[in-house]
Amino acid sequence: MHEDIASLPPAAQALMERFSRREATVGVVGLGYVGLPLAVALAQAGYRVIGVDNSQEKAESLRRGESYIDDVPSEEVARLVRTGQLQIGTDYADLSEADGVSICVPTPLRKTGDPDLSFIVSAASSLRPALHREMVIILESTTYPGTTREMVLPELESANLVVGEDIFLAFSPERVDPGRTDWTTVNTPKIIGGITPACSRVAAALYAQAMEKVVPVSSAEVAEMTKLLENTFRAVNIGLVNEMALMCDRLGIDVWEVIEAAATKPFGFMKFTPGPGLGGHCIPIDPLYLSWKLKSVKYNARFIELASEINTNMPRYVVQRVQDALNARGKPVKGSRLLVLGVAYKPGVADTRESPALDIIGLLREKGAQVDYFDPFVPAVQHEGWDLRSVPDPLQTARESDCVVIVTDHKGLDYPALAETAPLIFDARDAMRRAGVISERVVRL
Ligand code: SAJ
Repeated sequence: MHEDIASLPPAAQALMERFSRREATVGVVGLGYVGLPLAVALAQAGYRVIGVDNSQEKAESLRRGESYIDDVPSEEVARLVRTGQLQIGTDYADLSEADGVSICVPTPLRKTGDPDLSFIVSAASSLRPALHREMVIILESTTYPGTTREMVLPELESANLVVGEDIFLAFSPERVDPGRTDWTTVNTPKIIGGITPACSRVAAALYAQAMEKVVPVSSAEVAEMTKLLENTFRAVNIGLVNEMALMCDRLGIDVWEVIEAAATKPFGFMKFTPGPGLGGHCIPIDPLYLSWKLKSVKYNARFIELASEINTNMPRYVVQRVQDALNARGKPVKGSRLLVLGVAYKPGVADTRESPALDIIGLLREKGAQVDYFDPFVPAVQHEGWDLRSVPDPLQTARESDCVVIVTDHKGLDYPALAETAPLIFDARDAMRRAGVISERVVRL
């Protein structure tokens, strides 16, 4: 045993030994797009895994060997459940057998725009009866710096366990990008930050058996902030390029050509593209956890606030541009028939959370347009009082429409055929040019 391990508390040494021999039981709380792939990866590494979710329906689906996460094949779930390597339930008490537990529950925003930590608090308090000596708890849910120490640590200490001696606690940000196959739970480097150095070591030992690269950092706060930097970086740069689109429009310059030209710079530049707004459950939300936290220490995170303001205004800007394009053809929005292409928040996914398409449809309806949509991944969508189904034949509907609005550019849509049938296309994604279509019927963001 390395001498430095010998300097760790006995409970840490015992756990690290069990993890290195993969003779350990690991729990995963929250079996969503983060927790289920994690549970499967841990089981594939040889751990016995206990998955706990508060949804009876999800638990029963998994016990039947049916996966509801596209990135996790049902056959693999069925195999792991059948061999007993993956046990699925809804009872936190099952986790009293676990040597480690990863918490992968949602961290949404409340209607007020404040962080909603209720899922983390509920998971931590539900876990309390199962806590025991020689155990490591790892929070994965994206949250503001300090959450692990302020919201989870007290639950562990209230069980009369000394964190860093008897029990260990760390934060490890999830980096799951649904639908991506090149970077997965196993090969994406995993940041680990413990409440104490021993906590970092124990948590790293657990994940090191299942993931290709584990990156320990000095504290839970560093790990929490790392994730927020990653996603704030995206939100701010998307906000910048969206503002570039607004500026180029004012100057009569083609922003897409400007970006393509800037992207020829082989260093010191990273390409982002303007769009109809910021969707998904990560990028629009994670930075607001950080700006909310900073307000509590009387600091105004101006880049985050400004990016959020620009990004959330993009749907309104798109509607204004559509209105201008129709007006230029002597058509009011009111009474026009419009087809929105793509309501998912990004190509290749079915997720409509925070999707700008929902705002665009709502705004166009408010202006009196008759709005349909087509999205091969999203058969129906309800939002703020309206309820639509994806049209069966987008080209036919395009032919009957006054304008088609490309909001999300899924692959596989026949953009050249669309240019032949739609009288007018507002393209918020530069999809037509990328499909090789040059047409005076196309107006770009
Ligand atoms: N978007 C733009 N312009 C861009 C890039 C994105 O308008 O240049 C829009 C997208 O259309 C979408 C939103 O921003 O509506 C977010 O897009 P995203 O590419 O960031 O995709 P997400 O939300 O799925 O982000 C996830 C994140 N993964 C995790 O949080 C673990 C993010 O950290 C990843 O970098 C991102 O996937 C990715 O790279 O795909």
